[in-house]
Amino acid sequence: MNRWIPKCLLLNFFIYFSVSLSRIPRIGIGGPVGSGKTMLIEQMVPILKHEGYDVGIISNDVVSKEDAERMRKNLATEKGLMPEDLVIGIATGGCPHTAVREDPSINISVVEEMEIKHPNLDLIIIESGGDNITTTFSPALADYFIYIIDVSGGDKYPRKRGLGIETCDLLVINKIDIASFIGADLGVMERDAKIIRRDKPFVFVNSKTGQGVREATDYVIKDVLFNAPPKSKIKI
Ligand SMILES: Nc1nc2c(ncn2[C@@H]2O[C@H](COP(=O)(O)OP(=O)(O)O)[C@@H](O)[C@H]2O)c(=O)[nH]1
Ligand SMILES: [Mg+2]
Repeated sequence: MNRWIPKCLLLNFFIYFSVSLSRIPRIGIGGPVGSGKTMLIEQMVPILKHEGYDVGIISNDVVSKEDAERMRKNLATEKGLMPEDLVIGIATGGCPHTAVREDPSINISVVEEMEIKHPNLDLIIIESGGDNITTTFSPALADYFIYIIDVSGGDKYPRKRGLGIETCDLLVINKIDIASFIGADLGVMERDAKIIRRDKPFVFVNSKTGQGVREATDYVIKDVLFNAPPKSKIKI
């Protein structure tokens, strides 16, 4: 019995240190301007936090840092879900593609700084600058890629394809609440998304109310965090 306790402690130490020293998983969220990237993050973070996961956010925008400031105020200052320094805005200046795909060095250095300052984070979410249907993330920057479109572009959107829609790990079709106003048929979008995405997942979401966000977050918990316990719950 006496020998068993130290072994158990040793094992816990090993799990704790190997988990905290490992690279923090990162997801990239990309999609056109106004599709709802920021609002999706604002809905996902409280769910992740409720499950015990600590999250950092990096938000890329071409010129302003408005979305980062909005998330800092909403998620950190008002809801207290994270320290304020865990929401960082990057003004990319030029083409937003460059900062998350061609040359993600600025994003990678911000991620690394975050990892050093907050090694116990469970997840880092990186919002891309608004861009078109060819947005993707460099695999050097993101381990998992969520592409988000909204129904206001019409129900032709999924079948128009584009790298983002086709290659992302999870496709989010947002603003389903306004589909009827603009005559977008969600059945058509579902049919086409199934054809284009084959067995890769997609979810219908209303980021304003949170409808469908739990399902989207569950994909992240399963496919990115592998249902692992939050680092804060691993006892040493
Ligand atoms: N009706 C409706 N509006 C939404 C939804 N998601 C986002 N919005 C609105 O769309 C606008 C753009 O959202 P935002 O998250 O800033 O988009 P981003 O540019 O992709 O980050 C905001 O005015 C949101 O309030 C939704 O599901 N339904
Ligand atoms: Mg945004």
